[in-house]
Amino acid sequence: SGPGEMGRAYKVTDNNPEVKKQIKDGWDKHAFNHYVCEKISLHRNLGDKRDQECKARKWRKPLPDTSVIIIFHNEAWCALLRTVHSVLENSPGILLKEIILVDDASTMEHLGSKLTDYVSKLKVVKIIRLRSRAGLIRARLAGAREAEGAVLTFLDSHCECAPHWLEPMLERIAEDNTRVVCPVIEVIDSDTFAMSLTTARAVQTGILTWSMGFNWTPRKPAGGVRNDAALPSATMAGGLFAMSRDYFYHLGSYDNDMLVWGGENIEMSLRIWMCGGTLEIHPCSHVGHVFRKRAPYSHPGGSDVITHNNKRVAEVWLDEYKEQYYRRVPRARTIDAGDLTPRIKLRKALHCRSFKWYITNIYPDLYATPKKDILYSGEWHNQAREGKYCLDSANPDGKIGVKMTMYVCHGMGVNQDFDFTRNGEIRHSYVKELCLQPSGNSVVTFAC
Ligand code: UD2
Ligand code: MN
Repeated sequence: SGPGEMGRAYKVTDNNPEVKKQIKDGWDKHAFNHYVCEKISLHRNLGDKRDQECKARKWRKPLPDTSVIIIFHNEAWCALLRTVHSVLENSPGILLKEIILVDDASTMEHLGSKLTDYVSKLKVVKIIRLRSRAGLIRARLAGAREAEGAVLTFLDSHCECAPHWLEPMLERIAEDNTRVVCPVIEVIDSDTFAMSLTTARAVQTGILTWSMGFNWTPRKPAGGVRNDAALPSATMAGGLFAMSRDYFYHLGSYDNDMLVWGGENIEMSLRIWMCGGTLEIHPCSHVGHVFRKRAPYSHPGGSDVITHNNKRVAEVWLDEYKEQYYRRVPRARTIDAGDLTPRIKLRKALHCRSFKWYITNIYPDLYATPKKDILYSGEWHNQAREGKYCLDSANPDGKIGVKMTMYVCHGMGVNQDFDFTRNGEIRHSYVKELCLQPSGNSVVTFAC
């Protein structure tokens, strides 16, 4: 009956101004309700809520052991240590080689000697300290370098593993070490710390957009597949996955020239599929993650760094389709992507398939109008207004039924970028494939 037990929400009822202030400070510092995070036990029990088919399953024996790598930069004590304890308390000892915490140059006091002391009492947990901020990609590489387990399992520093989260992933890898397996990522509410419960039928898989963003889509196929069967996923969210250590290195680990945050998940997803592996989500494995609306930490280099990372993905992996990326993110054309030769070499050495193969076989819904069908593309100038105004879609979520507007032509593409096709369509596909049609006195978006 303790706060948040069984993954329940904890709602603050105390109206005391002192409590209110603590709550506000917590949000400012961590971008989640730190007051609630602290109220919940570091050992909270989530209960075994898996589907029947998963509960009935016996997992293959023996399974390979794993090193769990948890990277963090200025993480809250409650979030980090609950992650650690949930791993310790929900993993069979024989499978858990070690937990490696990688401190990416945190500056918060509680992450110093207090953490070292606490962790020294937990036998299988080690800490690696990075002297200067390395970013999450290089931090994971530093953790992997120290790892001794046969499988590397990565987690963010604000997760909670549910019972038997490990066995399904390790079994898939034991059968075939070119499988990279993600758990179902449950949502830990950033305000109440309630943890969601996704049944196998409701599991979503990963997709990508032309701007190199990650997104979720309902699982496919909807019927037929057993509830305890792993589902192929075109991309992964990035933070939570298990992968054979040998295969991790065989496949080129990570792109070491990606900085701070972003892009590495798409890069790895494309690399896995195009170079002979499979990426999947196992509906029997559940791990919670606190989704935050903003990053609580500084982003050295700002959004240019994310664009730098994404541009590396486009340049190395997208072949002739990279133009699709540049049309969505024109700013990327002038951003320095650094030296790409090592990654291009890697792709050659691994004899990877083309991006065309990937969008034909792995993610056919990623639509690009065939070149031969495009009559014109670019801006629509309004001649009645001296051609200075352009058709503009202020529609960041790619919704249907949104009215087009006129805006000063800016030459940047994005909202003002359209294709006129041989079929007579006016297509706009910044985030989703949309077509335009008249509606009363307006022009609105609809599904093509
Ligand atoms: C998602 C992923 C995250 C990563 C990211 C894209 C999930 C649930 N999360 O964003 O793992 O793939 O997309 O790059 O799939 N960190 C550092 N150093 C830094 C910045 C972050 O160590 O410079 C740590 C941070 O403390 C956390 C992890 O990296 O443990 C991921 O960062 P995040 O939680 O801010 O990313 P998230 O979940 O928004
Ligand atoms: Mn995270």
